[in-house]
Amino acid sequence: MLEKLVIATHNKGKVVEMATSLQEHVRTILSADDIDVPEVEETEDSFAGNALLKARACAKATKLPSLADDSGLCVNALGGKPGIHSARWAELEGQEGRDFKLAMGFIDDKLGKNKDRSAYFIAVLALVFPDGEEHIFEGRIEGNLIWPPSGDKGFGYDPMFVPEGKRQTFGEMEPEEKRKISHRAKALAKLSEFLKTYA
Ligand code: ITT
Repeated sequence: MLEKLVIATHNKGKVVEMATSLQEHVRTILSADDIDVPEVEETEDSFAGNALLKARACAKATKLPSLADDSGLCVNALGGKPGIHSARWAELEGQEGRDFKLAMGFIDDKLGKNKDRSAYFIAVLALVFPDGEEHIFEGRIEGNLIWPPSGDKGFGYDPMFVPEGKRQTFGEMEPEEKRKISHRAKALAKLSEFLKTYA
């Protein structure tokens, strides 16, 4: 059991998914609503690199164990794009803030008539302690992209992603179901195993 953990993200969808599955392993979970979580420029070229940047900056600023998530949607026919630029794709075309309807349309346009609509979500979690101890946990889920998007229960690219073996998109699924099978769920399960052994 860990005494305190800061969830170092400004994405509320991530906070809910992460806090829900970690509550039995952490006594007090803090997020950007409770404590100043630094905004970090994501300058690395890998999910793990960017997750570490975010977690290290938070651990340094708060002096508390900090958990960051760097994640994205990788489309096979687009050579793995948008990948580490998944959030940024929603900021293109001069839009204010993030517009995932636009970003999803962008992906569908680029796929055109391509029959291969396979993609995967990946989440890399970085846990960084103020004394410098660092751990990485990764999860992936394969699936296919549909058009038009459907469902308003998730966030980001959820409405266009149907996980392999399922009929509904992540946007149509009940949050508990997504929390059982998603990329983030898989990474969180590995983190939970680690926290079980944490004295
Ligand atoms: P933080 O950096 O503050 O954590 P962010 O939203 O900028 O928040 P990322 O840099 O990791 O996070 O960008 C990943 C983007 O990929 C994110 O904005 C989502 O749109 C998308 N994404 C990641 N996980 C997702 C999920 O479970 N469902 C849908 N979209 C997801």
